[in-house]
Parts: sequence; structure tokens; C-alpha cells
Amino acid sequence: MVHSGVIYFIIGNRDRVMFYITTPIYYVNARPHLGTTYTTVIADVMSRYHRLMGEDTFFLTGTDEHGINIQRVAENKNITPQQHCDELASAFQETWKKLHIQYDGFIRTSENRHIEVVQQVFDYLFKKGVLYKGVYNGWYCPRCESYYNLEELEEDNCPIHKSKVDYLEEETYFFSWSNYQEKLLEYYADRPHFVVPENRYREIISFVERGLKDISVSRTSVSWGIPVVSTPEHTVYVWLDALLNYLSAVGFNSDGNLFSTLWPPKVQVIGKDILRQHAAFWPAVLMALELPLPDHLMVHEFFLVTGSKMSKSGGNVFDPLVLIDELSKLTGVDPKISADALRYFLIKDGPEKNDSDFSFDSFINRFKVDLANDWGNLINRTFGLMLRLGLTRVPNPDGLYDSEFKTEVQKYIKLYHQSFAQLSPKEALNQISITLKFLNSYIDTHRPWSAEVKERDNCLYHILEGIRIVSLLMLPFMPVSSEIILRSLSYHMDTIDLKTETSVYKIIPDTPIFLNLPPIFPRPK
Ligand code: ME8
Repeated sequence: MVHSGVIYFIIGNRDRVMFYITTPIYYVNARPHLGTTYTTVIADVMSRYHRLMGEDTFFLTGTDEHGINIQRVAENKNITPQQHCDELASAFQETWKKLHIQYDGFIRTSENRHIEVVQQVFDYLFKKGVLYKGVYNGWYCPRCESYYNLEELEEDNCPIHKSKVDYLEEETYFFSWSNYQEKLLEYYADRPHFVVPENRYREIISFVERGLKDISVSRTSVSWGIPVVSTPEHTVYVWLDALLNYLSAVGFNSDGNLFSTLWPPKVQVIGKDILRQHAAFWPAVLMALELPLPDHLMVHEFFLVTGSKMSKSGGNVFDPLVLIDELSKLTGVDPKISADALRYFLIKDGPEKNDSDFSFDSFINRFKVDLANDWGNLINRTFGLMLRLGLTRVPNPDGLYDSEFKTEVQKYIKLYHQSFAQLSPKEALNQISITLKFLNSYIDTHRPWSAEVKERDNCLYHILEGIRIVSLLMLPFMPVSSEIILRSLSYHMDTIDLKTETSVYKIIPDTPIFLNLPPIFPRPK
């Protein structure tokens, strides 16, 4: 709601605070690839974890649809930019569905609810004196939609895309970024975990310390954008437009209750390529709007292909749907299980803190080693033995609870939860792998196939408890496969609460088990 240039927030009821997590909104210049999928899977895993821990969560993703780059892509296809964006936004939604991405909001920057917010914010910032008119002359890369100084160019090319940049000279509105330099540095000093991991935090601090220059936030030569209401020949710079999605998607200035319940985001997941925009420009915009800043920016590195960044412009992208199909062809498993396996691979081998080289073989190999050998085999040998013995219920441990088993498994569970708190889903997954190795060696040591009945039942009880725990811990990463296994242990999926159920010795003796599962992760041919 805007009154004479002042935005009045409709302050709603804040008796509920939600875990609000976002991904970047992706350019619709290409279909989703493994890089964009990686970021989205991280956010999905985080949001599923918090939901399973009993928190109200809101997971936002979407598409970034304006700007000169999209305008040019549509012109080349001889269709309108809106037609092009509609096609690509659907491609993102379909891909996310096939990867079990459970978002709560999907925002497109061509939607009216977004356009209105951008126009209101622009007007507000201008009236507040944070924006002023001037002339921009300098270099611009249409691929990353970013401005560059001559010194930043590499042999006259964009330092990121290594491609030709445009020289611009046009009337523009500037955002007085330089005025926020000190405030940003103070904020960084007060919040040691605002940007995670630390090396990326140091990078942004030294960028801001080197000095911020005011930044151009409107274009007169780009028609595919949001017009400034007072001067419609200007369209809003695509990065200011895009960042405001995090507000417009959650009821900023339209649904006070929703907004005050969600704002600010707990975690914003981004790749390192868009660190400056999120860690230095975006916080300055929020400060100008007098809004609280996100709690954490979770920054990851890049997937590479033979040493170069995987990117559409590099022509070396992998389509996640093709990878899922290929795995299903090799193993015969349902594409839903293959999608789970891809999610697993992305977190396990993805570039959380270091760049990571992708190859199809590394994906298949991870499936063989971790899923077919460790997890699949644990289930097959346990269920197979029980079938052969005609046991269809959880055996009774006969009062003999193995305290070493408990100590060991409890340690991994604790580290799993700690890793999530430290924003490292990769480390949480490592703890599951360690638990699986422990369980397989537990079977090897106790040899239930040749043990006396009492010992055999005791061992099987402990192993089934381990399978229950691993399947619960795995739910955020591989929701479909974990659910199949939990259902075979008679679990009611609608009442799962990770907080209380991830403790040892919760499996109840005599619970029926459905043992006739086909091998869940068969070895690829
Ligand atoms: O930057 N490895 O959109 P974008 C890992 N629209 N992650 C990768 C990757 C790779 N090789 N390539 C891309 C934009 N990503 C803007 C964002 S937000 C207000 C606007 C991921 O389509 C990574 O998260 O170029 C990166 O930050 C994002 O995709 C860039 O997506």
C-alpha cells in the first residue's frame, strides 16, 4: 500500500515465525541444468529437514524473466518475450516436480504481484532520496546483467563469461550504494555467520572495504522490463527487479500477516557467482527499506565439467531429467527412485565448499557404491534373511539392548542434526553414510544367519532399528525411497516428527514388516 510515496506496512499477527528459505530465481535463458538443480535441491533438503523437525516452513523458488538477455533470446526465436518466459517457467516447474522439489511458492517476475511491488519500492526509494537521476557510461555484460569498470574487464571481455561486453551511455537512476558502505561493514562485524562459509564472507567484506560506487538501477534501452511509473521510458535494472522477488512473493505490502510471519528469510541459498548482489547490494536495498536482513546467505561453489564451469553459455550443461532417464535405463528402477538417487549424488558430491567436477561415471559410481552396496544391500540382506526364516515382525531383543550400538548411532544422529544447524547438508549426509557402514559391519560381526535364535533375533532387532533411523534421517534427501522403506516398517508417514523419532530404540517389537520389497537400488547393468 503506497501513500504519497511512503510505504505503510500492514503489520500482521506475528505469533508464528516460519522457516523461510529461498533459491535464486533462475534466468529463463535456458532450461534447468545440473547447476541450477543443485541449488534447488539444497534448498529443498533444508526445507524438508526443518518441516520434519516440526517447524512451519516456506520454501520459495521462481524465475527471473526480464532483461536484455531474455529479450534477445526471444527475438532470436521470433516469439514475444512473454511467450518465451511462459514456456521456460513451465520447464522449470516440471523439472522440479520430477525431482521431488516441494516448494511452497513459485514467483515469476512477470507476474503483476511482483511488478506492483517493484514499482512501489522504486517510487519509495526515489522519494526517500536513495535513488537519483544521472548518466551512466561504462561497460555492461548482458549475460550476467552486470556493470563493469574497465579495470575489471579481462582483455575487454566480461571477467565471468569471457564474452563481449556492451558500452552503455544512457540516462539512468542511480542507487546510492556508497552511502551504505559503513553500515554494511558494521553489520558484517556484528553478524559473524551472515555469509556462510567464512571464505566467502571474507571475500565480500574485502569487496565492500575496497569501496562501493553508486550503481545504475534503470535502463532506457531495454524495453523488456518493469517501467518506472513516473518515467516509463526507464525500466528497472534486472537485478533490483529480481532481488525484490524475495519480498513480493511473500505478501510484502499486500498481505501483512503472511509477510510478518515470514520476514526475514532464515536462509538464502546462492552460488558464488551472485555473492556481491546478495551480500552487498541486496542488504543495502533492505537497509534503505528499513527491513530486517536475512539470517544467513548459504553460498556454494560450482559444478565444473573437465575443469570449466558448467553453464549454458559454456555449452557443457547436463540436463537432470536425462540423467534420471539414463539411470533408470541402466538399473530398471522407477524414475522417482532415480530422481532420489540424483538428489543424493548432488548433495554427496556437489560443490558445497569446493568446486566439483561432474561426470556421468561419477554419478553412476556413487549409485553403485553408496546406494546399491551400502544401503540397498543392508536392506536386501536383512529382509532376505527374515524372509528365509519366515519372520514377518520386528523380533524381540529380549531385554538385551546393546549399549555400544546405542552410543555409536546416537553420536551420528547428533552430528547429523548439528550439521544441519551449521548449514552443511553434505556433512549431515556423511553421517548417514557412516551409520550405514556401521550397520553393515554390525551384521558382519554378529552373523545372524548362523547365530543362536536369541542372538539372531537380538541382532535383527538392532539392525531393523538402524534401518528405521537411517530411513528417517534420509527423508530430506531421498523422500520417495525412504518412504517406501519406512512404510515397509509399518510407519505412518503423516505423523513423522524427526525431533522425537531420531532417538535409539524406538522401534517396537512385534511390529509387522512387509518384506517383499523388490531390490530398491539394483546394481546398474
Ligand atoms: O544468476 N554450479 O540466475 P541464473 C553450481 N537470475 N551452481 C550453479 C552453476 C554451476 N555450474 N550454474 C548455475 C541468476 N548455478 C539470477 C539470480 S536471484 C534474485 C537472481 C546456480 O539462472 C547457482 O545457484 O544464472 C547460481 O547462483 C545460479 O544457478 C544462477 O542462476
